[in-house]
Amino acid sequence: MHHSRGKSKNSKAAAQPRQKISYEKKVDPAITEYSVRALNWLRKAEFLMSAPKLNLCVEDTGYEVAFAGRSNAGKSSAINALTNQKQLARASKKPGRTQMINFFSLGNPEQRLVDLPGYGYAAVPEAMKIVWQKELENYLIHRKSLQGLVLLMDIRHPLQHFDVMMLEWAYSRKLFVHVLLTKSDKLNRGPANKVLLEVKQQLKKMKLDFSIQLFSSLNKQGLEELASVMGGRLNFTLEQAHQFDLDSIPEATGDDVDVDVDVDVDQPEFLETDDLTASDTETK
Ligand SMILES: Nc1nc2c(ncn2[C@@H]2O[C@H](COP(=O)(O)OP(=O)(O)OP(=O)(O)O)[C@@H](O)[C@H]2O)c(=O)[nH]1
Ligand SMILES: [Mg+2]
Repeated sequence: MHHSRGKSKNSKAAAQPRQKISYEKKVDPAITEYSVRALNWLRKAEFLMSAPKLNLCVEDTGYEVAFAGRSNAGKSSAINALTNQKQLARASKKPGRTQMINFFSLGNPEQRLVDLPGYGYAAVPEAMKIVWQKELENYLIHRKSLQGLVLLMDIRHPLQHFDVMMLEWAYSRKLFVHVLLTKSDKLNRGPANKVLLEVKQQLKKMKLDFSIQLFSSLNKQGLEELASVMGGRLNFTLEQAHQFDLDSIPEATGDDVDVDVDVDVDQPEFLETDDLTASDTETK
């Protein structure tokens, strides 16, 4: 018995894998020299420290960009994808994982990334929520080195009440925001672009003219675009950029960063999950 070769060739073409970024073959106009060097720079990220409150944070000098958004939006995963490190930031399918202000240095303690705890996690006890909200607010209001926010929203649930509040607040304080529509791999390309356009229009309507892009930690969509924005906010100068490679770019394989099976937070049974233990919730 022989297999028919012609047929298997056809079915292979029909079941094409998701689009992958190829740095040699297809030149994407979003991939500039600067963004490639910025990506290589971001890979230098190292954990600096976690602080439960503002006065315990690292010294407030230099440049800092913080990742904010609802719990489970994908902040920690985005930091891991961006820095090409599996477990730099702690990601989890259980919302409420990140519970402190986590600092990462980028080769230099004066240029930092910050992973913030998510807002809107229903299963956190009310008293805890108030304490955390206060600390987050303190950080956002008083942190002088904070050059801007990357605000993450799950592409399936954009512009929730708290997101809009955050955006309005940032706008009123002239704080720079770059919006990521995360988990873009959950939608096909057409529908994802449609959401992008709609959210752009809604932001414009609300007079919140922030930059916005699609992003996926799973298939690495939007890494270069985000790397450029980060570089710009964190004073990653052209001079500094020239110390970083142009060629050793991570291949977009999708399996070098842990992104586990995602559960949609807005499913009610998920909100009953409670993985907060006494040691997790310590706030000294
Ligand atoms: N499919 C898919 N899943 C993702 C992506 N990014 C994150 N996830 C999943 O979403 C869940 C939450 O991700 P986290 O990165 O922990 O989210 P977070 O915003 O840091 O959450 P908190 O720390 O609770 O505020 C995890 O199960 C991730 O694996 C993505 O781009 N695509
Ligand atoms: Mg997190």
